[in-house]
Amino acid sequence: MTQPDASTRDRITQALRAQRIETASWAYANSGTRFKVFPQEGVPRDPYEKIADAAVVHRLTGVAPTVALHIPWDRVDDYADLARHAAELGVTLGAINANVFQDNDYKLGSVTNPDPGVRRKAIDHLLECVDIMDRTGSRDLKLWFSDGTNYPGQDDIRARQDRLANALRETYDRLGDDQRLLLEYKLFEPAFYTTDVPDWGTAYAHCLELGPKAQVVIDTGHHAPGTNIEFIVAFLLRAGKLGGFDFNSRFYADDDLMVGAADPFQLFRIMHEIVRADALTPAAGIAFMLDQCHNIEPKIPAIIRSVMNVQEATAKALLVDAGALAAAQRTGDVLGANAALMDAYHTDVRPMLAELRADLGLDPDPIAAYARSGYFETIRAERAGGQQAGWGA
Ligand code: RM4
Ligand code: MN
Repeated sequence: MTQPDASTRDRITQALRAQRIETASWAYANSGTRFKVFPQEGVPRDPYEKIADAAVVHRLTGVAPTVALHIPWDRVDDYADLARHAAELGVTLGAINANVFQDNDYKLGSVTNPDPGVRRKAIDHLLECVDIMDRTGSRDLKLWFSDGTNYPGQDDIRARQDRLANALRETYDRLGDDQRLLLEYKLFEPAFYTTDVPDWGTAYAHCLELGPKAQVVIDTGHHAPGTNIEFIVAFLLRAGKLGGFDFNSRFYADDDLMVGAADPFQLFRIMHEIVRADALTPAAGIAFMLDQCHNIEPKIPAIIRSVMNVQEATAKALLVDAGALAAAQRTGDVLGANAALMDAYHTDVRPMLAELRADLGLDPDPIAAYARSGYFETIRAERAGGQQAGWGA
């Protein structure tokens, strides 16, 4: 395939300019696997420093102006002050992620726990997260439940669905007019026999029951090997029930590696469905978030690389010749249709993205710009004392 003509480039550039990718506060902190989290130098010690790092990613990429928080890891006394701090650095606070998976009380589940007292505690946390959203101005409450069982017979599968539905209902009813509940699913882990929200169908059914402010979030690492994620994307978009993504990359399970690392073609196929549904613009309401852990690679460059990987997959998806594809599909031209996708996928979009960055007044190479900026040397020196933030704080 030849390089795109001027008008195609214009259309693509405009779409890429409008694209927004949200980074996650916890990705700037120490995180990794359940076996070992390797601490790194210069890691933030509190939410203020995490936001400062997120602001650097935005300054260098121009497309990552929001940062998601995780409660209680990012608990502060004054959320309005945290929001002000973010604004001063040129970013805003994004989705609020609830955490009902790290308390001893949740051994047998949080909102689906057989003990009503534990369920109350978990729901109260979800409601507290909505209070926080009121103060941060966040639109989305993202819910991921580790709830499930390890052994057949351990608990009543159906009763747990009732408890889940009740908790979601109470939380949903607390949402403001412009707030949304994004329900995440995950196949397994930490529960190994049943998981209460294991797949998109379960999440979709609960969201449907709740109402229009409830939508499904797809964490790309939360599926069985071989799952066709773009099918799920297409289905949920058609149903108006796709709220967003937690992007990351997996080889085996919930690896939480950099998006586009294991399978950039899959990321392209996902973005093709997004483009096809005209759901790329922020107005479409799909939140494109990163949910990753950077255990062995330097964190800020890894997050910059992840943002660039999403941009590259998006640019390729925008390059698909929609007319040629539709014509091939209509006439049953199987190979022609496939070629329309592959031609776009095989195009090197990096020069186009470099040019776009230059047009935005950015360095065409954000990774090199970060290395040259001296930011890492500064945080390494400044953040020498104190307690580094991690999964527990
Ligand atoms: C979970 C899930 C959530 C994220 C936490 C850190 O596996 O993916 O989205 O908030 O990890
Ligand atoms: Mn996630």
